[in-house]
Amino acid sequence: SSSSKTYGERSEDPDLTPLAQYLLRLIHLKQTNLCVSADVHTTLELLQLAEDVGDYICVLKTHADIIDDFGDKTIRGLNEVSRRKKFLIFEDRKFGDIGSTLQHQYTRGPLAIVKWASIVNAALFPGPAVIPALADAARRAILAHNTSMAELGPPPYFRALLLLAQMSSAGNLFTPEYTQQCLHHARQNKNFVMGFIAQQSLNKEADDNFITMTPGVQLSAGGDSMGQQYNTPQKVIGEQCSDIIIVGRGILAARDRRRAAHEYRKQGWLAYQERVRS
Ligand code: BMP
Repeated sequence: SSSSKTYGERSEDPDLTPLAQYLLRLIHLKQTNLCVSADVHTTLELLQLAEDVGDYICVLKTHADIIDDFGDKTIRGLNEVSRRKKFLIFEDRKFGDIGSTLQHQYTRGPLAIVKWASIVNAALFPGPAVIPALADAARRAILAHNTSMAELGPPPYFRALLLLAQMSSAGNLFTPEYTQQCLHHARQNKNFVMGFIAQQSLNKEADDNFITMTPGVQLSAGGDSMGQQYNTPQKVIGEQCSDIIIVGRGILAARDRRRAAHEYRKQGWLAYQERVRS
């Protein structure tokens, strides 16, 4: 199964969507399964954070709608630093609307997410049409004459989707049946769905090779006052067989963010090495 294979081995699966292939390869070469959650409020702080942690991450996760001055400068800056330091951008938009509306939300407005984020996520509660709707919008954006390559950010010019299959927060209403439906529809749409936001790997059959990214991670288990629940990198990667840890405040609140990212990267990688070795 996928949990005993290395990221490098998994990247060679010809069934993978190109962006998943690229990401697994990147994780393998850069030796990091850390995604930093850039929950900051200004372009300056976002770009400074990307500079500080960029060498230690495979993915930078953003919430563009909490950045007060989000604009062209933000996009150009993110493109430049992600190209130079080699990480992918994941906009944690959690799309959850009818297909037609989310095509507009993905491609239009002040955020125009498709232009700068190679990974986005969606909940499956509106029904499975969210997947072809986003895939179609991504394809059209990339093919459009009026979208220059420069606007699409650094290579690879691929787009892919993560399904929001489980959440980290206490009392969330995501049922096991819902999570199974996410797996089912991911299998039907392997050319666009690269994996899941989930608390554990959902890969079950021998040829399942989805990438699991897990939020709610800190160096010790616990939570915050608003329902967030934390597990350790060892638990998430080692026991739950997830592929990528997503860390926000564990790094953002540290006095030295660079050093904190270095530590999370080490913990995440150790847990992975122990898992594939045993
Ligand atoms: P923190 O590590 O500071 O708790 O931040 C977690 C980040 O992951 C936040 O950006 C949040 O929106 C996101 N997230 C989460 O915490 N749980 C989920 O189930 C899904 C998320 O996207």
